[in-house]
Amino acid sequence: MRFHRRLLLVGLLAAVPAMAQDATQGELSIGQGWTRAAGANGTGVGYLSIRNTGAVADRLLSASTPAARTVELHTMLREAEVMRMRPVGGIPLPPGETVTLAPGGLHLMLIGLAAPLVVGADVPLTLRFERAGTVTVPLRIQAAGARRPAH
Ligand SMILES: [Cu+2]
Repeated sequence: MRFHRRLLLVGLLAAVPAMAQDATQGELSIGQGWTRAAGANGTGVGYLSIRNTGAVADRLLSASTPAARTVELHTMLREAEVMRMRPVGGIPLPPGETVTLAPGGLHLMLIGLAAPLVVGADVPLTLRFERAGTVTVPLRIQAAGARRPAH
């Protein structure tokens, strides 16, 4: 597991840009999907924003993409002054709230990339929710050092 300590600091300082919504599924609006350039056989990241516009809680159960062998849901936890990644079994989506997966916090890990992730292309990511079902959204591939979605 890689440490994301540097990403955490930058993530906390970064201003959150206005969210353009890319997809709607049931009561969920999913937008600002992005990832970073990466090599084949490596590991990529995935970030996006999910707004639950309904009155009932939902939950992101899992994600998948043809671009990677498997996708894990991760969070960051502080352990003895070091931030470490930990897999989580799901991501709660409280009613009326927006949950943002971003550097330094909740994120997706794209494990076993089938091909390099090339800047400017999109990775199709399929999300499976407890209530809303499944939806596929694009993750725009940003430069390797990117800290936030492009405008
Ligand atoms: Cu991770």
